[in-house]
Amino acid sequence: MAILLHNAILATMSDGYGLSQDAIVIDGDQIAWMGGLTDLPATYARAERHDLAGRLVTPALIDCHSHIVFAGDRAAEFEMRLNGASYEEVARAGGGILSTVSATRAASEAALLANALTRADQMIAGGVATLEIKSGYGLTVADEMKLLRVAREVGRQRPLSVRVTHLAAHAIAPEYTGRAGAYIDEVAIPSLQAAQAEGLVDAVDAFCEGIAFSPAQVERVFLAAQALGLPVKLHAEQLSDLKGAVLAARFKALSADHIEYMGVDGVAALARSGSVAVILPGAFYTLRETQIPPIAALRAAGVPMAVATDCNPGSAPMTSLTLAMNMACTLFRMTPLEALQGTTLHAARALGLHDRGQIAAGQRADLAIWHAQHPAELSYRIGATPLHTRIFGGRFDA
Ligand code: DI6
Ligand code: FE
Repeated sequence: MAILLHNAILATMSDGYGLSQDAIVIDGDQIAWMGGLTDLPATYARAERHDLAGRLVTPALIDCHSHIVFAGDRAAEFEMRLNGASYEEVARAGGGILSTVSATRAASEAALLANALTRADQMIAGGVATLEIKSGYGLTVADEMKLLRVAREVGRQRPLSVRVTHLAAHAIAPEYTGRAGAYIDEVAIPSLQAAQAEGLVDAVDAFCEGIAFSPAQVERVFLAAQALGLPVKLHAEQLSDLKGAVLAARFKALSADHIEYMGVDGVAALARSGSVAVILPGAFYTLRETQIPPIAALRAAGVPMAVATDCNPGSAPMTSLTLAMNMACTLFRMTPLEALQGTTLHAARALGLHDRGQIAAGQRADLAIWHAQHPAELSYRIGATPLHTRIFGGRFDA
């Protein structure tokens, strides 16, 4: 039976917030109709009615950048950094990503899944219905496959659309210290090919940075992705400007992510390629970074900006996407409208999805009903979980 939602404030996200007081009819897993209650088509007269008591409804949130499959934690490194060590110094001393790699390799697939599900549940409770999950803490062919399988399984076990991203080019495995090129040839590319053969990959990412891979090495991963027909994205300009965004744009990347140190050339390249700029204020906050991403230039160039958690054990131990929205506003002076576009409309584009991110007839019925009346409240509160109810694919959460 169809479902009718009425007496709600809708932020449709078409043309700004697209605020309206219309009713919505959900039929199956799609939004079937939207309009004034008095114009309800006769076919939906008997739909199951839900009075939302004036609450705000938005598209369910989309977290387009996360690394939730890992074992262990990095609290000790947090302390080291508070005592003055930088993220790069910790990484070069064999800590950082590589310490999570050891813990992750040692963990069973079942344990990794249990951990990832806990994080996914927190995201669901925060209003997220689509989540991107990356590999990148295995760094052998077998371990990367293990992480990708776990990521896929999260989407089978929960009411959540999961997009899986291959990120074997996240760090140089300890067995390949000083031999990043060999790691690309022997692990990053073969693991991509093997994972793609098993349907475990939706997109391909890499970390382009002094402590990770050079643009030339990333380009080889991108060429392998292109040969497999897979879209790419990139961790670019997080700690320095290696021109990763320009490279990503050349490959028509879905997105360039982090981009604190991106220059005007990167902004122009993203504007030309139509790639999304993914803003990750949680990592900026955790690393006590001071270089702010070029928000004003991106805005002026019309580059769509998404906002994501980057949930990971090192630089962003956070699962709250509304907290990331708050940080995007407070730390980067994004507007609450931009923050919400960044977790709905533009986040969908960053994943190459066009069937979600707005409230409109024909879109997937993924909705978030909030304890709020105005969308700016979602960015304004700090660390709150303002979700009232979530609807995933036309079904209310139990
Ligand atoms: N940049 C990040 O912020 C995450 N990955 C990356 O390339 C951090 C990953 C970690 O520190 O575990
Ligand atoms: Fe990341």
